[in-house]
Amino acid sequence: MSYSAQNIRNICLLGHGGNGKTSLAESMLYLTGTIDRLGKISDGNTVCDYDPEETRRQFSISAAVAPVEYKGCKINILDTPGYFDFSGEVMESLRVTDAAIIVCSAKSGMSVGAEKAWKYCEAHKLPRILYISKTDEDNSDYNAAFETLRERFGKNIAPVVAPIWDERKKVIGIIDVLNKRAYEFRKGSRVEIPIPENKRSVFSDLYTTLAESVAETSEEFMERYFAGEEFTYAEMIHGLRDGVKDLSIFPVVCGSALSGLGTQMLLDNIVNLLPSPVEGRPEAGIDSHGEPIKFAVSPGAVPCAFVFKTLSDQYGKYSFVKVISGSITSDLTLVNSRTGSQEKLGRLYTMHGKKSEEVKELACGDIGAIGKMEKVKTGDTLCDTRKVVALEGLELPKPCYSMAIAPKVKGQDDKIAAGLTRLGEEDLTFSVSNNTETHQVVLSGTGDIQLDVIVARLKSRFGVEAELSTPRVAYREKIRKKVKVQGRHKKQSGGHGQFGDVWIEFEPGEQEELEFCENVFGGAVPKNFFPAVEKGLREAVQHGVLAGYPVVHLKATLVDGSYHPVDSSEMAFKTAAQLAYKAGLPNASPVLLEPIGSLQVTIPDQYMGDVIGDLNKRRGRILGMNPDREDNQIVEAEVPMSEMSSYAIDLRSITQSRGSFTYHFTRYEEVAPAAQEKAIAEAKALQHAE
Ligand SMILES: Nc1nc2c(ncn2[C@@H]2O[C@H](COP(=O)(O)OP(=O)(O)OP(=O)(O)O)[C@@H](O)[C@H]2O)c(=O)[nH]1
Ligand SMILES: [Mg+2]
Repeated sequence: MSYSAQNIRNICLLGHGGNGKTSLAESMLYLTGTIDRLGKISDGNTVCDYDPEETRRQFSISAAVAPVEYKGCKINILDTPGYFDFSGEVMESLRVTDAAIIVCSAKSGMSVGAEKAWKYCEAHKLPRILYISKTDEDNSDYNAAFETLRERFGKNIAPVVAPIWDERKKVIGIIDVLNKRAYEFRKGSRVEIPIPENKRSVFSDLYTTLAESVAETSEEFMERYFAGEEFTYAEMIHGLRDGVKDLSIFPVVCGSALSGLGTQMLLDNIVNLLPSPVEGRPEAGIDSHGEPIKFAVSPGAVPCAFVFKTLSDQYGKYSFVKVISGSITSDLTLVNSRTGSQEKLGRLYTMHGKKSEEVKELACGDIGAIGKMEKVKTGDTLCDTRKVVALEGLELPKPCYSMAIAPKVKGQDDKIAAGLTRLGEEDLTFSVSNNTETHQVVLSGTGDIQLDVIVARLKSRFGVEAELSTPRVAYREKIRKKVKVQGRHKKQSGGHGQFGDVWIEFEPGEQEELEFCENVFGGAVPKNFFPAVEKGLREAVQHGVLAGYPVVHLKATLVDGSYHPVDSSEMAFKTAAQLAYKAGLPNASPVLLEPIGSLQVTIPDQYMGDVIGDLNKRRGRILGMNPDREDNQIVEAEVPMSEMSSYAIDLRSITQSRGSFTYHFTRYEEVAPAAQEKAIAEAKALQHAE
């Protein structure tokens, strides 16, 4: 069935890991009759957590789309993962959703996940409903949870529900404040009951608060409110809807995803209070002349769709789209504004978790998928030739955690590379690079769980077992003193002998690469052997004398030597130069250089002491601290790269995931003696192992 844009709701479930988003989506699917069995996380049979890695680990890894039909509306539920490693999935969903449901637990109330979700919503100017989950659980406390939310999010969070407790403080029913009706849950179904006597005053207080909010939405309402007039149900909905849309009211609902209590009420509120795609903020983009434009969601205009997610598994590739204007049908050819090429659309689907259902058309505002669009990537805009536009792309988290990746069985590097390329189509938050100095392939992402999932998928989807290890640091070596040394190579073995003899001065040089000069007097070394000497040294500097790392900033001057008219050869002089190098460098005060990077950590004030203490342990140099606009502190520091491998994880545990950072290489610096010994020992151990 095709819905017009007014009857579509795109909602995104956000919140802390484990607070019940996937279960809530399941409850909505079940209650609307979309599925006939309520799946459970513990049974691994929910619609949204369908991936084998999700069922095995029992948490969401990627965003899933599941539509439900309710009261003449199509609600596209976008279930996102709460684990911060997968925040890229949250960003993709936020890019296309028109509203958010922030799921908080009645056991814990406020959480870092809810805090982040709120911030995302603020940044995207998204209307939102707060849903307090798990009211059925022992030790749950709706009131306490609500208070923590109100404290953080302010007085504009407005309950549209009042829970009914039994004598053990367990929630057994709810009052739908707007509807002025109370319900109890008996044997899995909702039964209307009279509003309990002891709840009447709570109910009327909540109702009054809502009516006040409604009064504030227009002058007419305000006058009527002060005249003591009651608003009709339709007026209440209308007023609240406006308040939700302009972000002055954030309704609060509660319930249990397991029993279904509150789910129907949530659905009612989604349909009644949340905006349809046409009421959302305008899309921003760049037209074909490079000019910025605003682009409204409009059913009557030429077709345009934004690709916000890609699924690419063994069964094929699906490009998830939101139709921004017009409608799309599978016989259309659209322009990909990134490449400029025309793309004939593949089959169209609506997605229900892993199940795809073919459809003829995707209407304006709807979310679905296009099959087999090989050249289309996440972030692309598909548009009509008459109106080519590149809609604003995605803001994805930058990789901040790196590990070296290698096959368990030698020789399968290509298989790993191919698998990572495929996985990279789905997940834009990791990158792969080849470190030519350490000869390692380095996988960088948002955290250890993400990389662990990647390794598991390489095995299950591409049949290749990979191992992660701490990436090696690309140290370098240099000398600090000038030395003059002889290198003499003489061999007499049967017929022809070998003879080469050089005196070379080694000293610290200006340029990073080896600087070779000659200053030979009177032909002590014939000119034609100079290139051989230089070649010998160029080879030698690949391996320093301390720990085998490349030597930089070295100047070598050939100053003297001798030769033999018969036994001298290029080979012999090359060897002689290398002997000079080996003999000279250890006496030239060699030192290890390590890569240093500049670090910027953003943290809430209260973690300052711990973060600084930790940076000191990492040999970090603090350069400054500045507050940002959101009560955070930004710490600037310089930290050696060798101390940064686990920083993403450690900062997370120090700040309960509230901190974030960026880090990039800036320069090489001499290693302090104590750290040098450790690095040399590690390098030797590695060479030994190889
Ligand atoms: N008793 C009770 N348990 C619930 C409820 N909702 C979720 N749970 C349980 O809480 C656990 C986590 O639920 P999920 O639905 O996976 O939570 P989530 O928010 O999707 O978690 P992430 O995917 O990690 O972000 C599961 O064991 C659920 O069965 C509820 O309303 N009542
Ligand atoms: Mg989940």
